[in-house]
Amino acid sequence: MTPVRPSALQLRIDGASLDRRIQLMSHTGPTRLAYSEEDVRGRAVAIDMMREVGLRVSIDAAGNIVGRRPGHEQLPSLACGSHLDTVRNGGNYDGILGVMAAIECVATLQEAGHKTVHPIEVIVFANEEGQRFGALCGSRAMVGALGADDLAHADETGRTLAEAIQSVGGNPAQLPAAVRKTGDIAVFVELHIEQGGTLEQARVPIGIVKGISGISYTDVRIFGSANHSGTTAMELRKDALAGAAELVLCVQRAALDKRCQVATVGQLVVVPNSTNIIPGNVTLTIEVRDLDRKKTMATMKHLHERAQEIALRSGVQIEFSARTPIDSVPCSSLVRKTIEQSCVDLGFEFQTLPSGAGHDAQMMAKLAPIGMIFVPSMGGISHSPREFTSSEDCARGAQVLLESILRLDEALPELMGAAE
Ligand code: HGY
Ligand code: MN
Ligand code: MN
Repeated sequence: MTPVRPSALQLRIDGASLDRRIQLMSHTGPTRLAYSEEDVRGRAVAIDMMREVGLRVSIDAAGNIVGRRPGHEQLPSLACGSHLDTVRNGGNYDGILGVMAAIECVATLQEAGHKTVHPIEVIVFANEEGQRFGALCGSRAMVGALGADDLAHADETGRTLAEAIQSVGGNPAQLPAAVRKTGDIAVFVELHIEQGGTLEQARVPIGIVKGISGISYTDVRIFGSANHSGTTAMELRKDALAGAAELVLCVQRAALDKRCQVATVGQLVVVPNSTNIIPGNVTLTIEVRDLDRKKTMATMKHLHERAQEIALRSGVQIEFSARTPIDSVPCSSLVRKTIEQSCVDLGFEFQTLPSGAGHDAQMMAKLAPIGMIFVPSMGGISHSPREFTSSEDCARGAQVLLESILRLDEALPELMGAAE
């Protein structure tokens, strides 16, 4: 039985309601590190909202929150959602908008009494930001890319990822149960703030993402020798921080020379970190991003060679250890076309653009066709309390998400037949 699809104009997203949801979530604080008490509080607020709109809520073995709404038929689901965990001192929209808008879409369907053909899933992925334990933990688990060695990984407090997952209601001993089979999910669509300035500068309200950048990380340890800063002659020093400083500038230079999209050292620890002691050891992490995996690999190789030259020159030892990279992924042309058609029907201007930021969608691409909808970030600012997107832009993004879900619900079988 194929229900008559209501037109987008009949199913209007309630912008004020969406705004209230975002504000409510923001009260749990600007920092909700994954698996922290603040994160647990934020998750509880979202679970209440999901239940209020009739979603049947469960927490999978990896700690992902999954809200399900049955469809007329037992078919693969239309999945949407994002994450609620933040970076340290983060903003009120990164991830949060995608979750709140997905809940608001279900509320709109509920109020209209419209039941889709496909079941709908709203997913809140655990630990997208990876401020501890590495990024995209929940979505990696869902696609079978989180293993026992990840679970044993401990954070600076000594708590393992397995214990952290348990603390949010997951069951790490049953991690394989969190793995979704191909065919479980028909399509995954994520609404997210752009976290850059492209849409705002172009004065375009909707971005349709063409691909999500890959991210390569290398942990670097630099061994010098701590010594008295007053009595050690300059030519006798093995200054680990001076070596690190040279390497940080090489990282920046690599991106400025267009070897890759962007390259950053955002985390650096100096030991013993005292004014009157020549730094003995430094640990830092290099992060390189690009849509082209070959470029990120070549950049890391280039930086490794520079590091060896620095080591030789300054008498320190430098060790690189690469982490598992996150692959760049193209968004499905099927889903992009659907989002585009939704924008046309809704009369919203749009443009296509790449995502420099990583997202759970790039893991979900291993399971199903994905699409991402962006809305403008004021001043292109994100990962900061100054992160802001207007209520109108949030509502427009949610409206495009809803229209795309309805359109996919109606046309998916044919679309899948015609898919790439
Ligand atoms: O780092 C990122 O790109 C994302 O915000 N986790
Ligand atoms: Mn983020
Ligand atoms: Mn995010």
